[in-house]
Amino acid sequence: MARIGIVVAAAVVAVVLFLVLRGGGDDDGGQAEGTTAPTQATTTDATTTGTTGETSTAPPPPGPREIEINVPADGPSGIQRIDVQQGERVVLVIRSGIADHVHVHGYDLLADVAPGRTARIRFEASRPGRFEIELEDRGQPIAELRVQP
Ligand SMILES: [Cu+2]
Repeated sequence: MARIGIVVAAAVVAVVLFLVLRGGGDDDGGQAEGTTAPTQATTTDATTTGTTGETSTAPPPPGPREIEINVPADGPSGIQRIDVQQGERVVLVIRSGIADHVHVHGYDLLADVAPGRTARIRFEASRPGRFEIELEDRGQPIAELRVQP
């Protein structure tokens, strides 16, 4: 009985030691960026952080910015202001309770809209200025696109 107790105790100690050392190892890995000594022990970690560093050095190009325009079935309640930077890639995500065509002036882009469906207009805001976005058939403005140079 006593022996089993010792064996169990030894096993518990081993597990605790393992966890502690493992935890300590992770900490060393974190500190390895500052101190050069444990680089060999944490080759894998160093490689991983190196890759991450490269990724952050050259950030991936940001995806197009999604801008939502919602037109209620009883008509637009106002003119939505949309501010973007010149060169920014934009996706207008348009939901309309009215069947019509959405027209982005200046860029001369058109999309059909209808209740229950989502229209998307993708473009790069290459031209600076202020451009009206309207429900083409109604001739009713729903938004103003402002492209800052
Ligand atoms: Cu128009």
